[in-house]
Amino acid sequence: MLAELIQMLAEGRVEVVDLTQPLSERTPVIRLPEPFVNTPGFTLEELSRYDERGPAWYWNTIHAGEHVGTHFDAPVHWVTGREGEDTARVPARRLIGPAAVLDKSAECAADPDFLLEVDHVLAWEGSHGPLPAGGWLLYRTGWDARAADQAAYLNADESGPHTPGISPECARWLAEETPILGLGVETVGTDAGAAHSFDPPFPCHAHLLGAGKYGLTQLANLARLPPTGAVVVAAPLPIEGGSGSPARVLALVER
Ligand code: 23J
Ligand code: MN
Repeated sequence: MLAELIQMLAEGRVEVVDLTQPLSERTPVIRLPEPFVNTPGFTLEELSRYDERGPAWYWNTIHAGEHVGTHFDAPVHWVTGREGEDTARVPARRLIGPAAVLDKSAECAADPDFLLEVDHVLAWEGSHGPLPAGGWLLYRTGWDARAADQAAYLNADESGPHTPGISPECARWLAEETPILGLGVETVGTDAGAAHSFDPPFPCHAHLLGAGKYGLTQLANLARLPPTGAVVVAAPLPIEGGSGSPARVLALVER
């Protein structure tokens, strides 16, 4: 079987789609309101570059919050999951799984505060079958097109950020009544921009991480995935005690 996979990769019958946004000083980061502390973004600090500090080599120190760019949320990130897994304790087996891709990009273009409801997911299941056990629900909103521009990506005004997300009831249902492994999104976090005002606040974080499930954020190229059949490899760094990690996220897609 793996020999066949290698053959299919070589012939382009299995395509590798990179779901990861590039990391740089321009990578957008979430902005929380006062009085909460905010995360630093991503920066490189040069150690040497073929110079007196290291004549034949170039290398850097990376500086970044755990939750910068395309990244993984571990259960312990949220207070509801405080007894759960940290990033290093997530079993490698769970980092490869099927994907269900739900596209609400048209709705989100018309309404940046669009929220996914249980009925939307049930309608998707009516067309495509049940959500995959041990797999990701990947929620396409079209927000990846904004990821090069922090202002457009966060889409904030006087009333706060306006980015699409998931309703509190749908977040609870996904966490407790579906067999998914986690939720992947194109936005800066798994929750909607307005989710600070929801009950509970940040319901995707509260319900999914509280149920031992995972989050993936700032994904790219979900438009290149079929509704079912893709295999996702999500690779956070095994940071001991960590609450999350920038991740390389890849999808295998049969063409
Ligand atoms: C901390 C507080 C609130 C949120 C977040 C982080 C994230 O979205 C995240 O990256 O986990 S909403
Ligand atoms: Mn996060």
